[in-house]
Amino acid sequence: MKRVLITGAGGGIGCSLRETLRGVYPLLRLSDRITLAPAREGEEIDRAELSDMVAVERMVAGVDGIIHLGGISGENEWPVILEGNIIGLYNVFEAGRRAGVKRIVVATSNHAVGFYPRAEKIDHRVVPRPDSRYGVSKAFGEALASLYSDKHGIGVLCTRIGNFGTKPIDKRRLSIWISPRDYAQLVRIGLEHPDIRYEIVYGVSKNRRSWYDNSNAERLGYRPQDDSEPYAEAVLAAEAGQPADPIAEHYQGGTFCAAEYAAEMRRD
Ligand code: 15L
Repeated sequence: MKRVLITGAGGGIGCSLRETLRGVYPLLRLSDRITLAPAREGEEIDRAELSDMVAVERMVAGVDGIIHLGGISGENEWPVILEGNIIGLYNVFEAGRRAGVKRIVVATSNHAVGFYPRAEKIDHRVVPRPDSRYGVSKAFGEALASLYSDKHGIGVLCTRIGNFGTKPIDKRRLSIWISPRDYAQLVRIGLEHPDIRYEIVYGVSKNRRSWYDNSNAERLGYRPQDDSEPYAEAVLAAEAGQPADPIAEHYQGGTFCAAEYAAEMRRD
């Protein structure tokens, strides 16, 4: 990997990876629709709307690998999701294929499988159970990635990210948190591991309260350094006494499941 592109480089994960991966690859091309801090040595800045194929073709030209973080990072109206996460993701893969890109690391999400109950431990083989239009777009991303791997030979690591941050912010996030250094480790596996064709892994630290069997990531060499447990006491104390929505509490996706919920019979 000589030239690596980060889409959505202005977001929280993008800004963090910009620092961690600085100097790891000879060139980092940083792209977003928003203005980014000026390029430093070993960096290039690109401004692109993911829904604009011409701009995306320019964005991917000459890169060996892509870390695709761009798009909409939460629930939204369908037209917004469609443009950012369906059309945008398709454009990145299709432009990447035409440009001969070898590897793509995709930021998918726990919300692609958010309707699994918290009582169930799930691995990378479960069928998607999206909890939102956003979650559906992430499941679409995993499916499109599978197609481009099988048909066009692009190596893809789908990272189903839990919640990225310097520390877990609530009870649900104690189970799905990932620290910046653990995510950087996973991204590097996605770009550098010689055997990756198509893999789904969970983007989570080694949380004692995890809802995931992340053995597929471990098989690829992932050795997370962080655990949410030291934060648990403070997080739980801060939440004590707050009313809990029964649907949000029951399912892994939390409030993403509870929003707009109208089913009369619960599917466990
Ligand atoms: C996600 O997929 C979102 O991108 C992020 O903003 C959080 O909402 C996270 O999931 C979460 O579930 O905490």
